[in-house]
Formats: sequence, structure tokens, C-alpha cells
Amino acid sequence: MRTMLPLLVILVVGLRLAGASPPPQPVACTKGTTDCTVTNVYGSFPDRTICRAADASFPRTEAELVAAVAAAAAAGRKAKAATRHSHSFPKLACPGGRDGTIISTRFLNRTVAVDAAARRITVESGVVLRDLIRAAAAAGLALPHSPYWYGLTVGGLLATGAHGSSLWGKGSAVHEYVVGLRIVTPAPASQGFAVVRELVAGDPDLDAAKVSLGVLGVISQVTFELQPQFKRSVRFVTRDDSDFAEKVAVWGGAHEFGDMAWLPRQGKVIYREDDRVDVATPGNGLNDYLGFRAQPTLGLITARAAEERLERNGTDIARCLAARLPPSLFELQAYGFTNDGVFFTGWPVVGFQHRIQASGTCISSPEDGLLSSCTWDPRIRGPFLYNSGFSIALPRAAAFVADMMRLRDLNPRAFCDIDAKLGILMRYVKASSAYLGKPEDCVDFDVTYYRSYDDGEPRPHSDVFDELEQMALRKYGAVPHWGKNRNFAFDGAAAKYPNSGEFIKVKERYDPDGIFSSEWSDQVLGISGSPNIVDKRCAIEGLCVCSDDSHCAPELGYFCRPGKLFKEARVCSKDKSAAAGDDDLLDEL
Ligand SMILES: Cc1cc2nc3c(=O)[nH]c(=O)nc-3n(C[C@H](O)[C@H](O)C(O)COP(=O)(O)OP(=O)(O)OC[C@H]3O[C@@H](n4cnc5c(N)ncnc54)[C@H](O)[C@@H]3O)c2cc1C
Repeated sequence: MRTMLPLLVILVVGLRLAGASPPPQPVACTKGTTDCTVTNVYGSFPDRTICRAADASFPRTEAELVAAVAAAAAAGRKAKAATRHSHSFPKLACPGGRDGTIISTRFLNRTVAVDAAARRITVESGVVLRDLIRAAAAAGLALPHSPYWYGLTVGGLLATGAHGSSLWGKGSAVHEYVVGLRIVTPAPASQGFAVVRELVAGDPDLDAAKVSLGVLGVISQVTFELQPQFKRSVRFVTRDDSDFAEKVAVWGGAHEFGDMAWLPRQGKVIYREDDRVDVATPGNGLNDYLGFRAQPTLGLITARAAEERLERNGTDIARCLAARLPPSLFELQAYGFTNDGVFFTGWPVVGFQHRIQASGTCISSPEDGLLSSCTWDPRIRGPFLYNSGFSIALPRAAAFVADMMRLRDLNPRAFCDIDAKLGILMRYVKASSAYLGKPEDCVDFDVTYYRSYDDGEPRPHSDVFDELEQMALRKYGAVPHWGKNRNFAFDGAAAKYPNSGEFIKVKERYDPDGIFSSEWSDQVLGISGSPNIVDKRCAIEGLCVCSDDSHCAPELGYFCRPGKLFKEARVCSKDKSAAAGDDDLLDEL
């Protein structure tokens, strides 16, 4: 997720804060460890609820974890692993029902073993990515690929198939580097209600456990195969988007860690030229990505208030003018890269893998009483965002990009909000043997956009965003990122995975009573129910695709209409005759 808002940038770019106020704990209990709730890092799931559970446990050892799973299994109660920060947007972290038990991996956060000779590291599942890559580096080793944000836990990032960007070698998904794991699953009374299953490379069950949505049990430990420490050389180059569609097909082959960000309104693409270089290459560069640094909360609140005014009362021209600033200021600040950890003196930035691959200083800095925080901290009324991520098979990616550009050309100003959030990020992910991993080599499209704090409040040009996503999912067969997106994106998702049936078979063996299954996991795995929540204004919230005007906001002039380019799409479009015409008039100026 790449977030930053126009005024926010004016207020904060250039500031480096010592403190940060790490995000609040997602699990809260009113009486000790009973009567609990769990939410995500935004404090709000896509349906704006938080989840309830009867109790929570916080195991510190594998034995305590086994006891927690056994207690849930013996009582026939629903259970689910929850992590330190709970970054997934959908309701993955919720145990089923309202009387389940939350098993937090917060204190399962140790490095178990590092074998430098065998290039392997074993960590507990609650270890955050930051600590994994640092422990590897301390032994002269490197995790070759990872997500860009290092606040994710090993258990959570594996469960959702999280990735960086690469088509080289085994590719960018972290689960490709798993060579063993220990998972605690429910068991019959004769085995004490819980067992530890040890899976090693070559065991077909590993293809289920590596990307599991948390429905098989709780992973206790994971062993990764690493590589000798290496350096990368990074350079960002901005060019016009005239050859963007051709480039998307080849960029992942040209650069080991290459990615692309498209600024649709500006008609530009920011190409990341990022390659492995000899470890002797001079340079001690650091990636401290601006969007993942702590920001002054006052600035975040002010920026959000300004953005709300623009969204509600602003014109397209005003929104588009504001949207020009963030990309320019990020470029001016080298996106947060420095050549030596302090100063940026020019591209390329060369540095060790662990200093370049991921960042996230807003979770690392000392508590400062909420003077500053991560951009998305739910304790303040700051930026509030949707984050959609979907992957399209590489052979179809160029055609999708061409369609996106055609949609943009119909009304470029409708795309300004995407520019304001630093564009659509494209990353490469390789086909996986994991049953719920990517079925084909693909390009992952990641887009962040404005979310209202008010349930059902329409957003200007949301029809364009919705059409784009529906086109990706339906016309191009995109698969949604398990840890991102709004509900409608998961409709029929499991059927897009040729091996989802194999996954279900393993689930039935590991957890026949569905203790680790929830309403949400049953819906997205196609077991029962639908992820859609059909109600008034559900399409405005992304909880459904509209099939009736009431799913939009007809009283405010938003009606359910076909897409402008992808006619099969159904989106909430503003009826210009019903709406005030100010925008149109001003746009002519
Ligand atoms: C700021 C930000 C940046 C991001 N950057 C990227 C990125 O670069 N690339 C990318 O692919 N994704 C990215 N994501 C999305 C992210 O990958 C997923 O949301 C994610 O992996 C969540 O990790 P988590 O540790 O917070 O797990 P959670 O969201 O807390 O949990 C996810 C699922 O994993 C299960 N789980 C957790 N631990 C265990 C365990 N020990 N055993 C069994 N199941 C378990 C949970 O029950 C739940 O079902 C980003 C998200 C945010 C908010």
C-alpha cells in the first residue's frame, strides 16, 4: 500500500521524526483475556465491523500454543490466529461466530535457529519481516524477496501469499522460500486434541500450509532457505506512458526486482530498475520509504480534513491540481532512499538486500504519545483508504493495461485520485505450486484510494475504479490478493485456483470440524455462502456489484449503470442531470 495525500505531503515531507507511536494492538479484551474483539490495522474491516471472540490466548512457546489449540478443539470452539498488527483488509483474522477464541502470535517472536552453512533460518511465526531479514543479515544471509512493508508477520504474510516483485528464480512470493514448517492442528481426544505436524520440502501438504488463509491451524515455526548476502542497485526512471502496455510484458524479465507505477492522469510511468549487483560494489544505501515513515498526527488529521473537503465539495480541477503534488514531492525526496542512510546524492542507490528490500520505520520508532504515527493509524481521524490488489496472468497483462489506458482516455480527470496516491503499482509474481498461490506467472496491480468514514457515502468517480476492478476480475480472470480488497472481489475467487480442491482436501484432514474456519473463509473458499453483502448502498462500499439502483445512492444521483468501456461491469455512476453541474462548468475553464 502506498499512501500519501497532497496536503499531507506539504506538511510533512522532509521531516524525520524520532518517535512514532506504533499501531495499537488489534486484539482487545475487556476482562483480562475474556470478552475480546479483533480488528485490522485500519480498525475497520470492509463491512465496517470489528469481530468478537469469547477469549484470547497469548502463547509464548510451542507447548503453550498446542495447549491453546487443544483447549479450543476439546470445547469444539472456533479459533483463529491473530498477529501483532493484523494488516489484512478482509476479515481473515476473525474466528467464526462470536464465541470463538483468538490465538495471538504476538509473543511467538523469536529466531529459533540460524544455520549459516546450510543457509537456513527458522523463526517463530509471529516474527515480523523486519526481524527476519535482520537476523538473516546478521548471519551473512538474505531472504531474496519480500513484501515492501516490514511490519507483516511470517505467519500472516505466508497465509495471504504476500510478495515483492520478481519473475526471476523462484519469484517474489515469500512462501517460495519455505523449506519446512511446524503447524499445530486440531486432533482427536486420543491425541490430546492437538498435534504438531512437521512438514518438510517435498511433502505435498506443504503446498497447502504455505498459503493457508489461516484455516489449517496455527503455524508455530517456519524454516526458510536463504541466499548469501547480496547488494542491489536501484534507480527510478519516469517516462511517458506511450509504450506502457508493451513494457509491462517485459519489465519483469529485464530487471530482477523491477516494478512499475502508472500515474494515469499525468500519463507517466515510474520504472523501477532494480538489480542484484556484486557484494563488492560500493554503497551502503537505505530504503526508508516515505509512505512508511511516522508522520505528525496533526498533519495527518489536517490533510484528511482537506481531502474530505475536496472529495465532497471540490471540483475535478481542484482534485487534479492537488494530485500533482505527491508524485513530484516523492520524486524530489528520492522516495525515501538514501545512498548512505542519511543523504541522497543520486541514482543508483546501491545497498545490501536487507536495507533495500523492505521498510517501515513507523512501527520501529519509540512511542511518542501519538504525536506521530503510521499514516493509517485508526486512533486518529487521518487518511482512511481502500487497498485493492489483483493479479493478471502475464500473457494478458498488456491487453489489460491497454484497456486501462482506454478507460483513462475517456475521462482522464477521473483518475486523479490514483495519481494522488502515487499511482497503480505493478509487481511481478511467479506461478506457484502452493495450492492457493498464483496459478500462473502474473502482474499484480495494487491501487490505493479514498475511503469515506461515513458508511455508504458515494465518492466522485468511484465508478471508474469499480469498472477497472470488475474488468480485471471478470474480463481478465484476475485473482484477488487474499489480504487486500473489498468483498465483491472475492466472489468466485477459489474457482480461479485449479488446485483449490486439493487445498480443501488437506483442510478436511487437518481440521475436519472446521475449528479454524470462519464465515469469511468459507465464503472465499467457495465452501458456503457468498462474500457479497447485498443491501442498500452495498456497491458504494464494495460489498457487492450493483444489480439495482438501491445498491448505489439514487437519492444522491448515483445509479447502477453499465461500465463505460467494459459494458458487462455494473457500477454506481453519477447521473449528471441529477447532480449539480458545477464540476462540468469549471472543468471547461
Ligand atoms: C502497509 C501495508 C503494506 C503491505 N505491503 C504488502 C506488500 O508489499 N506485498 C504484499 O503481498 N502484501 C502487502 N500487504 C498486505 C499483506 O500482505 C497482508 O495483508 C498480510 O500478509 C498480513 O500480514 P499480517 O502479519 O498482518 O497478518 P494478518 O493480517 O494478521 O493475518 C492474515 C491471515 O493469516 C493468518 N495467520 C497469521 N499468523 C498465522 C499463523 N501463525 N498460523 C496460521 N495462520 C496465521 C491469520 O489468521 C489471518 O487469516 C501490505 C499491507 C499493509 C497494511
